[in-house]
Amino acid sequence: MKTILSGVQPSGMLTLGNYLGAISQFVNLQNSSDDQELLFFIADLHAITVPQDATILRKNIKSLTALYLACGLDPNKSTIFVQSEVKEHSELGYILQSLTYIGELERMTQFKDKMAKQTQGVSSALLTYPVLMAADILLYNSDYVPVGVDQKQHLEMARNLAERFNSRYSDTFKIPEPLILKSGAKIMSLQDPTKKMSKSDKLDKATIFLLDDENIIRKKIASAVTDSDGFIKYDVDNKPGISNLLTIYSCCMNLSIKEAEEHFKDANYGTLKSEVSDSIIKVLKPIQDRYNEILNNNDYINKVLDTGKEKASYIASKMINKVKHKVGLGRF
Ligand code: AQP
Repeated sequence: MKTILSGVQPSGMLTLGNYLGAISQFVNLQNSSDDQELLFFIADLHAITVPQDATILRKNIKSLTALYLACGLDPNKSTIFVQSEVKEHSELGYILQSLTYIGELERMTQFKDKMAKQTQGVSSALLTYPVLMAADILLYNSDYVPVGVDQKQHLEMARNLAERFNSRYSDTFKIPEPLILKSGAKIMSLQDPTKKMSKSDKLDKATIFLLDDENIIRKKIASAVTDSDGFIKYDVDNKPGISNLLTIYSCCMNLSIKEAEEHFKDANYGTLKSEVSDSIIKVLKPIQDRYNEILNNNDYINKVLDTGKEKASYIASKMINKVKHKVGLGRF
């Protein structure tokens, strides 16, 4: 049986990028077979690598759980849990740090990007983020990790650390593979389509949030940066704004980029933007309706997370005991 694991940070309201690049993939994988172990977590420890307000963070953890469920994750098929509630993540993260070189962490693109954005002191946890991510994955002997393209480098690091540990201490971890979608793996900012769409973007209109209402979605798409060519064609280098809108449309409508291009071949930018908005609303409206029902049901959310914590802790504790024994930690 294959194990599939992934997580999302509760570092703000989820974006259309998080949904199209990651969560929609989780749901499709979940519904594709019964013969698999699926684990999806709320990556709260990763969220605190940059400053977070405690009250807002706790609210975001609940909101992300409700969104996972609203997007279609089924707790009868998938284990849903909060990362910090399974203490073995931090434990294995620390042990793996002893095998990680500072130089390789300093070369990580996400570290460099996030460091550049921060005005106050940069935490050492931001530097060691990929090691904790490796621990998240290796703890469960994951075969596959569905992620957006921005996480590819971190996945490579997890593979390297697994190989390094296995060669130093004997075969212990499986070498995980990333699952990255051909289209939708990197949805770009609406205001700067050369940059990834992000939860933490300071410019609100750069991002479609999963709970944005219809009017806001239409306004944000209407103000999306395009170009002055006037023709609709997928060409990331020369027409990044239009290419991003075509990608969003094709993902929301379940079409290939070619089919989306064909659909808009005689259309103008106004029509494109209006139909892209329709396609997003069609996907997000049912998620928003389910989210609003689930969010008020604290008992249900707690039950899902309690069950998830128990199952994840059981798997994780077996692995951490094995790892500690191999490394020589603990009592004789
Ligand atoms: N723009 C995106 N397009 C496609 N996939 C994306 N992902 C993130 N942004 C896009 C994927 O969503 C998953 C969860 O991401 P995360 O919350 O763990 O962290 P992130 O990649 O740092 O996401 P954000 O939205 O940019 O958050 P902030 O602003 O807090 O850093 C991952 O699989 C990611 O690839």
